[in-house]
This record gives sequence, structure tokens and C-alpha cells, in this order.
Amino acid sequence: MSDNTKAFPYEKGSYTLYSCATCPYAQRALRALQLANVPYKLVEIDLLNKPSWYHLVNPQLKVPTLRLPSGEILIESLVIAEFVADQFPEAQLLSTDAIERAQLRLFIELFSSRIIPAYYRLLRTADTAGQETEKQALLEGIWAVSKELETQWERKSGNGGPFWYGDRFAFAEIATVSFAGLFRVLERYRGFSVPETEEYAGFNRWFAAVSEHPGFTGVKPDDDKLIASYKRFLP
Ligand SMILES: N[C@@H](CCC(=O)N[C@@H](CS)C(=O)NCC(=O)O)C(=O)O
Repeated sequence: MSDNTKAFPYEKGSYTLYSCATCPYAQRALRALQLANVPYKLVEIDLLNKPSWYHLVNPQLKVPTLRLPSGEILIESLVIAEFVADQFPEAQLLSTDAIERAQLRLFIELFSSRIIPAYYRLLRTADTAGQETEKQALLEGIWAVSKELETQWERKSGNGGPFWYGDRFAFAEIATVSFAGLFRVLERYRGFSVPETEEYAGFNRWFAAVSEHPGFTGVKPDDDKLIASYKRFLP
């Protein structure tokens, strides 16, 4: 078998993350590495003009991709983030308790199924009536997430909030904050914002705390760049 490893850039004996600054999935991997204090080399991939060697790194041609010091390659943002959490347990990104892990998985699944697709549908819908329907769907998703956060804060591991694990910005935030950060794009293109009402109080409290935390601000792309990069999703 030929050795392809020399055909693409990577840091020998270290972690290499192939990423794109405006990609919310890639930001999950970046946040996990940064919060766990893992040294890594960053290779920025231009998604509109991918390097010819990128298929050797990830045949699906998506970001993020993580090359481990051993040469193993990991794809899929949540898989990469969970690997980092498990490999560097001292960062306390993920609980080792099976029930707490299950509850967290359910939260990420709720966020991923109710907010992420609604976000992209709202962006892609052209007509005003359709946009109203999608805004409602998104708000219902945010409401469900908000209630789940409040439920978690009543649990021992939630410890009163404002993050999933109380005062610790950790795996729940790594998995979700880039998508909540994308609401800036919806505000610009669709005039959408989360109402400051009791119904969404849990979500607003969580996001206010998240927005100030280095785990969010340290990886946050420039607003104008982010908004411009989503223009291609508009109808
Ligand atoms: N399920 C993947 C999704 C990753 C994904 O869709 N990344 C986008 C950028 S945000 C991508 O690389 N798209 C390929 C392209 O734009 O050509 C993950 O969680 O890592």
C-alpha cells in the first residue's frame, strides 16, 4: 500500500485539525481542543476552493477532520469532540456518569433535531408566509431547548446553571453554541431574534452566559464574515 501521508500537510507527532472558520461543525472540534488545552496545528480549508489533496484527509470532503498523532483520522464533529473529551478527562468536558451522559445526549439530540434544521429551512425559504411558518418552528425548538435547560438546572449535575453543568462551559456548549451563534445571521437576513419573554427565559439566560465565555468568544468568527458566508444558502 502506498504511503499517502506525505501528500497533505499535517503536524508530525501532534494533532492537526482541518477546519473552516465559519463552519459551525468545525467550531465544535476547535472548542473541544481549546477547552482541553490540546496543542494542535490548524489547517484552514477553503470550502469553495478545496485543496486537491483534501480527499486524502477526508473522502467526504467535509470539515472538521482531526488527524491524531498516531496518524489515525477522525471525522464528524461530535465524534471528534467526544474523542477529545475522553482522551483528556482532566478537562472535565464530559461526565463519566452513564445517566448524566444519556441526559446530555438527549439534550444535544433535541437541539440538533429542533433547532439546526429549522435554522437552515428559515434561511432557505423565499416567501414571507413560508418564513413565518419556519420562524414558528424554530421558536418551538428554542422553547423546547429552553425547558430542557431549566429541567437540567434542577438536577445535581446542572447545579442551578447557567451552563448545562452549572458553572462549567463544557460538552453541551461545545455541541450547540455555534448554532445559537448563527442567530446573528438570521437577524440580518430574516429579522429573527429570540423574544425576551418568560417562555424563552432558560435559553436567554444560557446564551447570555455563553456569549461572555472564552469558550464561545475565542472561536467566534467575525460577524461580517459569518453573515457573508451564509449568503450562499439564501434562495
Ligand atoms: N455531520 C458533519 C457535518 C459537517 C459539515 O457539513 N461541514 C460543512 C461545512 S459547515 C462542509 O464541510 N461542507 C462541505 C462543503 O461545503 O463542500 C459534522 O458534524 O462534522
